[in-house]
Amino acid sequence: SPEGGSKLQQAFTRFLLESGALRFGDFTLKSGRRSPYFINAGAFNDGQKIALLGEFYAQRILQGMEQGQLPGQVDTVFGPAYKGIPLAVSTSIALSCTHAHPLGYTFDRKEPKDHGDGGSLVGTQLEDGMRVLLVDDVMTAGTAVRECVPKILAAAKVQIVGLVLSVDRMEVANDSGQSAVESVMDEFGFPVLSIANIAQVFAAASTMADAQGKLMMDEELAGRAQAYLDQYGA
Ligand code: OMP
Repeated sequence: SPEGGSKLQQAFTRFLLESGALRFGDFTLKSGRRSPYFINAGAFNDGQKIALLGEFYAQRILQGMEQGQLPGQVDTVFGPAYKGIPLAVSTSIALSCTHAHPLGYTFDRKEPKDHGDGGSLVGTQLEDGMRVLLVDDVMTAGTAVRECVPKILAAAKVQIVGLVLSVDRMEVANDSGQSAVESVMDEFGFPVLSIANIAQVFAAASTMADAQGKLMMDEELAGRAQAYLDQYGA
C-alpha cells in the first residue's frame, strides 16, 4: 500500500475523524488501561453516518471474500448487543441492497425474555450448519468477543466464519504477550479482520488536515500514541 495506507483505510480514517468517533485525550478503557485515544462507535449517530459505516464494513467483508479470508456465502451477520446491533443491521443492508449479497442479521438480548416469542436472539434465527459472520466495533484486550461467542454457539451448531471490526487497536491480550486478535484467532479458530488497524489509522491521520489546515494528528499526539503502544501494543 502507498504511504498513508489503502484507499479504504484512508477514507475510513477521514470518516472516523470527521464524525468525531476518534478522539484524543485521556480515556480509561474497559481493560483498565489509560489510553490517549478512543474510538467511540456511538458517534455514528444519524442515518447517513450509520449507512456509511455499514458500507465500510461491507467493503471490508467483500475484500475478505475476494482474498479468501471469508467464505463467499454467509447466512447472517451477528452483532452483539447493544453497540453491535446497528453494525449488524447496517452491514446487512449494505451487502444485501448495494452489493447483491443478500443475507440476514441477528443480535442477542442482554436480558432474558419470558413472553412473546421467548427467544433470546432477534432477527434471523440461528440454525445448525449456518455460516455466521460476527461484527463488532473495536478490539482492545478481546474480552467483548470472548463473551459473545459462547452465546452464539449455545443457540445452534453454527459455523462462525469470522469477526470483522472497525478498528483493531493492536494491543496485547490481558494475560499474555500475545496480541488480542491472535489469541482470539487461536482460541476460536476464525479470522479477525478490521477495516483498519490503529497503525493504519494513525498513518492516514498524520497525512490529513482539518478545514483550517491543521494536521489531524500532529507530532505531539503521535508521540503520546506511540508511548501508549510501547506499553500495551502487541
Ligand atoms: P475489549 O473487550 O477489551 O477488547 O475492549 C473492546 C470494547 O471496549 C469495545 O467493544 C468498546 O466497548 C470499548 N472500547 C471502545 O469502544 N473504543 C476504544 O477505543 C477502546 C475501548 C475499550 O474500552 O478498550
